[in-house]
Amino acid sequence: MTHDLTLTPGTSVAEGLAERAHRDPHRPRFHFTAPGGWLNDPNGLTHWRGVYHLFYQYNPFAPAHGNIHWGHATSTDLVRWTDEPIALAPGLDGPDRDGCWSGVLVDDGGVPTIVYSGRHAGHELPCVARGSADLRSWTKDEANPVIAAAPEGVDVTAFRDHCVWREGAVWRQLIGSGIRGVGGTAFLYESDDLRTWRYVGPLLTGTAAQNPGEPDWTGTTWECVDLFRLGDSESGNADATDVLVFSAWDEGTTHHSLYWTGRYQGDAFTPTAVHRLDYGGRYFYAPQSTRDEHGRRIMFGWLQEGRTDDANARAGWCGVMSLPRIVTLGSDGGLHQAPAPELTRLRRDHVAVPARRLNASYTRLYDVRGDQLDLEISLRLAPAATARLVLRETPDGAERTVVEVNRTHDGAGGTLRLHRETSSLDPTVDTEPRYGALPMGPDGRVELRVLVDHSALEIFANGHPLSARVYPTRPDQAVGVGVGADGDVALDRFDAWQMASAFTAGPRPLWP
Ligand code: DQQ
Repeated sequence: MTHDLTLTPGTSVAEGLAERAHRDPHRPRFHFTAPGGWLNDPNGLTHWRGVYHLFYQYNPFAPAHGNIHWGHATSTDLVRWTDEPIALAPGLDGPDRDGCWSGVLVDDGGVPTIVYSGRHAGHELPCVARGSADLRSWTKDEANPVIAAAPEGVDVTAFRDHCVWREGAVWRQLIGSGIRGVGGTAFLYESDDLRTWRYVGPLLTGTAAQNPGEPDWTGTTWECVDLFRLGDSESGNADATDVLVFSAWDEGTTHHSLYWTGRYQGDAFTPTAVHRLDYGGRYFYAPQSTRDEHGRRIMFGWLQEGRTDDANARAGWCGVMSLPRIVTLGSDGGLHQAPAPELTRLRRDHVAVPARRLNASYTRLYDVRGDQLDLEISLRLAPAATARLVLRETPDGAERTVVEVNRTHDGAGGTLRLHRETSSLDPTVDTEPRYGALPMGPDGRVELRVLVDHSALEIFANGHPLSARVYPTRPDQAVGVGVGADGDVALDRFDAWQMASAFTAGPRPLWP
């Protein structure tokens, strides 16, 4: 490992990371981040006796993937988070000595129980740990791993990550995998006690040969599979839709997260369609969801970095957790996603921009500026019209990030696009544009919600999300906001708020 760990005199390596992380102008302030070091997937997401628990893949030693622990944070409102002691650390020996990879938390008759992937010698196997009543201390099972190998006779690309649920008298589990030469898959298992598992078979298998490189390519391995039912109170209702979320992976490349809609019945999932979960591609990866005590489906994903490994090493931290999202069924047969309403508690200094018709000229909104913003915008687009929202713009316009929505000539639909080409003058950061289909009704209405948090950007257009990262080289000056259009666009509403920081104190301890 060759990361630059230059330290402030008198500090330990750990403090050095947290201090640098705290000083970095690109570090989000109302998204959850690790205290320092590396963060990736959300894990063990649960609402337990009124408290939200967010565990996450965490390397407290360096801002790079390796030595993976389970970090832990709690919240009563999904807005402000308290760092808790690290939940799982790699063992000195045993099946997780090279890392405690992703997994879930279930309620085993009142005992919080983690099912995770222990990594050793380049492979992962399912492991179990029991928690104390406050979920602060964890004891790994002596008998780990609880499944000794991938299903016999199947040539697998990988075997990791877990989705576990109670079904009648038994536990069921999905493990993410891929069948070499065929495609990604989720293997189904069954157990009476979470320790002894019977292999049932593949729940569903994709076709890796189809559309390689396309934004809905299902990959050669499915990571972080997550199965849930949406519809009338997630009951057995016949109108309900089942959703199987997975992250498409291929030979070390994290492509994007996708989901199947369809029907889970018996030992199989009969798919209706595959959908993109977030138009940001790898910028919303490895999501996990839970049903909270209010009956809502809450989802978090990992917003990966778009700068170089060296830049991450210098920054002292790496990886952002998405804002909590409420996932419901959309009217178009797919998912509708929105930030949890609790986040509005961070709103300050409301500005209402008067409704107007947008025309070809670009208007800088001098009353709205910042790098911690929440914007709610209603637009109506005539056929063939385009509306633009400019963010993070420097006074000379040399750096600017542009959110664009347009409507097709026939008026039947449109596109949501994020132009990052001019978001940074730093040639080493990823500035590729991102885009996806934007369904809209006959009136051409687009409800846009945009959350800007330094380098983290989450956009929701008619319930379709696009997450990405931007790194202007003049972050303190890249605070301008503006609007523009081509064609006939009505701006019916533009409400803006500054967002307060959810983490206000100084550097957070790496080992709380
Ligand atoms: N990250 C974890 C794996 C998972 C991947 C390792 C997805 O368990 O497959 O940190 O980002």
